[in-house]
Amino acid sequence: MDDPLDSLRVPGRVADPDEGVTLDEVGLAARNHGLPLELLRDDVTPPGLHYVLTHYDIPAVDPDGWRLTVDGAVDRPLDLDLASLAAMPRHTVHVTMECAGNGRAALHPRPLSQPWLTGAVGTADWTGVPLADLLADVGVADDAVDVVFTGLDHGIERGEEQDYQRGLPVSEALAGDVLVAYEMNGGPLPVQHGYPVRVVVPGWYGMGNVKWLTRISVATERFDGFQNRAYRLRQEASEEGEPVTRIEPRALLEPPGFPDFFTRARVVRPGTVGLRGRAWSGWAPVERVEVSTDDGATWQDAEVGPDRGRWAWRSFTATWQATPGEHRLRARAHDASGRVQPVDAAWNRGGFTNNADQGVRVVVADA
Ligand SMILES: Nc1nc2c(c(=O)[nH]1)N[C@H]1C(S)=C(S)[C@@H](COP(=O)(O)O)O[C@H]1N2
Ligand SMILES: [Mo]
Repeated sequence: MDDPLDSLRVPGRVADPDEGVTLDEVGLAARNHGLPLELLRDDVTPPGLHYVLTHYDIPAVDPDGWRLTVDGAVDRPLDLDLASLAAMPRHTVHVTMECAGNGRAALHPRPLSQPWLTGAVGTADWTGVPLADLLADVGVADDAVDVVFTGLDHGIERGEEQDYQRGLPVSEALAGDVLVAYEMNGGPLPVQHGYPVRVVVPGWYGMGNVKWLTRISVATERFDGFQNRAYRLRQEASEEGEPVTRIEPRALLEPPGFPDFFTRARVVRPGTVGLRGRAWSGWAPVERVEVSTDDGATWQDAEVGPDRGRWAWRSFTATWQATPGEHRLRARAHDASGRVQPVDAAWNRGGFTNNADQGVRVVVADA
């Protein structure tokens, strides 16, 4: 008999040249919401407005029965409950998190998956136990290569049934700011963000920040699970590809004026308009942000605001003399590694790391 799961064993697909957004994409977009861009006004994103990306179902977790196993290539495996985790020294990190698929929906042709525009980002204060402390307690073997995180959520993806799992190189796992987090913005993790415990890997795209964490396993071989194979930059499905790791620089403008309900185009009054936004990069500190009010024909340097920590977005401001008519505003970030946002993003099959600036349509008109 044929395996009934064969109907789900279909490879990832790229949209036909004129193919509109599919109902499957709409379904994913309704489950996984982005940051309402006006919330770029806040340093810390309020609970419920941080973007969400969940591949499968949000699991129901009983906090009393929850355990975290730390095992694999370690000297002293651990089995922790919430109280013993909370009793360890705690640390808070201010982190801008972004989905690797942010910007995917603007690619041509469009890879079919969660169709993000630009809002797959948010900034939170995450509190928990430094992963380096936990790993020091268990004693990591000298020949360890990867640290593998397992979530309590379970699903099937391109025919492969799995618990959500990601491997992180040991050198990155030992970096000071990786957290086993149990608080977001001073309260327990909201259920959609991984209650009761998740991983936070500052500076990396979202996929490694495993939610509903139940196990940390140290491996002496490179972890080759689905999520590590899926998040790679490929032109062809058969290619090996480069792994997706750190966040590319991006600047986003807080949309000025007021919105048109359907198109989100902005309406602004003529005269002096203050522009504001946020910029971040997981590779190196943001050094410079440029703003264009003529769709990229000319650029002016924005004023970059205070540094609120290595892993968090920075504010920027600029001034615009708005004249009646239609305008397209743009912003682009430069970081200290020399990376700058491209005009056109390099295409890849997964639709990852598209940090091309998508612009803001503004109509300047009197009341
Ligand atoms: N267990 C688990 N962890 C997960 C995911 C998931 O589906 N399951 N999604 C990942 C992806 S792709 C992203 S972008 C971030 C999103 O985190 P957030 O929903 O808290 O913003 O979680 C990551 N961690
Ligand atoms: Mo993601």
